[in-house]
Amino acid sequence: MQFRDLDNEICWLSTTTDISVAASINIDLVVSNNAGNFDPGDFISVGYMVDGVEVTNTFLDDVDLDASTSSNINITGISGTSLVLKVCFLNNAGAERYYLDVVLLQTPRI
Ligand SMILES: [Ca+2]
Ligand SMILES: [Ca+2]
Repeated sequence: MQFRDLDNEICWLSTTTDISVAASINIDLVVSNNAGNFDPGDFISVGYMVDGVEVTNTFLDDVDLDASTSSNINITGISGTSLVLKVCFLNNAGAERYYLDVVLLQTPRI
């Protein structure tokens, strides 16, 4: 998915996943950008909601985005009943592009 010239915060929400049968869940995803000279206020925020409680795992501000064009986010040890991924984006120019490339939920191997 590509996110370009949003002007307001836009959040991608996954469908709700029942994780009650899993001992724990890991999330892997990749967010990237086109190194478009980001400005204060531009961000990508990666988090999730377990049983309705929201957690922000990673917040990438303009300095972070300028420093690296791709971030692998690995979140481990989630447990609960329902899981929704929530990834939010804000940029405001046509030259600024974000991408959400890979989303993987898995139970760790024993
Ligand atoms: Ca900007
Ligand atoms: Ca704009």
